[in-house]
Amino acid sequence: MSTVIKGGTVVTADLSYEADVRIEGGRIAEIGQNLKGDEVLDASGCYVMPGGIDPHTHLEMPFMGTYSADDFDSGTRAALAGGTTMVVDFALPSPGQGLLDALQMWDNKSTRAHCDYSFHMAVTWWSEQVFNEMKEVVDRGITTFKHFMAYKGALMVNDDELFASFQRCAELGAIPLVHAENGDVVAELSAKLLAAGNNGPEAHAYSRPPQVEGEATNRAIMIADMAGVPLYVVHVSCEESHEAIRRARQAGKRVWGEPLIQHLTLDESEYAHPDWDHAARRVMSPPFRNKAHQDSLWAGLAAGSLSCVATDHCAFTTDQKRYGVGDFTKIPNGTGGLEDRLPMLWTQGVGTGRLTPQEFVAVTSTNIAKILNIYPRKGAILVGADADIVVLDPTREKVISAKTQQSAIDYNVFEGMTVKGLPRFVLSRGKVSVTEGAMSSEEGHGQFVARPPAGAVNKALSSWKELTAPRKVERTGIPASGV
Ligand code: DUC
Ligand code: ZN
Ligand code: ZN
Ligand code: ZN
Repeated sequence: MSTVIKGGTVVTADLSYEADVRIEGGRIAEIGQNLKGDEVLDASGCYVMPGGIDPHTHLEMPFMGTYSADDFDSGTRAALAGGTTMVVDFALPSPGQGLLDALQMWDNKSTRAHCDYSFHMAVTWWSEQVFNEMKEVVDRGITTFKHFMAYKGALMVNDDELFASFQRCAELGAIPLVHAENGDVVAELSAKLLAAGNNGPEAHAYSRPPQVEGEATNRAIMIADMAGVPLYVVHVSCEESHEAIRRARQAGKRVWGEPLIQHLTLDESEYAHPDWDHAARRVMSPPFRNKAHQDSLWAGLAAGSLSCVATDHCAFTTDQKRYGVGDFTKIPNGTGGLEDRLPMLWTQGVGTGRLTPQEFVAVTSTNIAKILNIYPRKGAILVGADADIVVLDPTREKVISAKTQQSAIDYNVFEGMTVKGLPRFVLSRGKVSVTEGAMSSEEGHGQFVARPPAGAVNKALSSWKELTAPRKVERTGIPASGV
């Protein structure tokens, strides 16, 4: 059985050309003219692109006293509906829990996935057990380790733990990720705001100004440098953090930055909304910023100083958000976005001329496939690649509404926004999973994608080790010690 995607324009991160694509056994078998197949998908007027890869989701994650509301069923359905064909979720051990134990939990939940997936492993505490288990985790194809520099008293790790874990990543050829916010300062500012009676959702943003992100990003970059390891900074939301990443890259360091579609398209005025629910639904960390920060993020995507657009999809229902009535620090942090990432980025990026279609493919799929060392199996339209494909019709449009979304929550932070540029077809390893908004995906179809360590990519460029390698000086005169 073969499928041919016919009459479209193939768009990859570096090329754009007219061709048919033939698929067999879940992979791309042939790219060329006048191809024939048992099943034909009409792609005329459409772009045929690598399916999106969302490198940052939290599905069914225990967090802030509850569980994020989308699981691997609704979450990966949402992904596919919007043209995303792979997600990378975070296996999150609670402090004290072993990494392999947490991995087992994520293995169990992910059997419901409709599209392919992988995991990052979070390091939320440090011990000999964690040190040892990191090797086993890498052997199982999970070669990225996430560190929270915020959430003091819960998930946060301190600098000594960060340095130890980064050095272990270097030994294993793995890449550390950071949630870069200064958790000590956030805790102080939160306490002050609450003491002054500022307990509404708007105070969440005041408790996490751009400086807490800029400081932590700079610190993480320097600690990575001393460990001789590359660094991936998740949810870069502001110029302060982007500037640190730009500077590191200019100095020849392998440091990557990931903005979220939410920070690119929604701003801090959302927190000033008179309706408590409206504001609380948009509470996430880092918070939305002003337009100047948004411009910085868009510029970074165009210039290449920022590498991939993600969602940090961590959806909570309105009822869950209301845990924080009277105390903003108890509002579960997180927003959805899995279904809307590609259409929003196409509309506000390509549709406005800020990004070319090729750049769109690079930042939604190809760049992260390369960083995660799964290219060209993923992130490519090439013979032999997995047939994870989105056929995007630039003329199809809709108004985003919670009423028609796949996500299990009762609202959408992009509610009412018009998107133009929607999938006509979405294929997951050759399986047609979406046709003009109608779902035909299958629970359990998704497979775990093991990722080998990136090897050369992980040989840090830092010269710090050679420059500062301790050399003991042999002395001829040593004075008697002082009194
Ligand atoms: N930020 C969120 O908003 N939610 C989940 C975790 C995080 O860092
Ligand atoms: Zn985070
Ligand atoms: Zn987050
Ligand atoms: Zn996250």
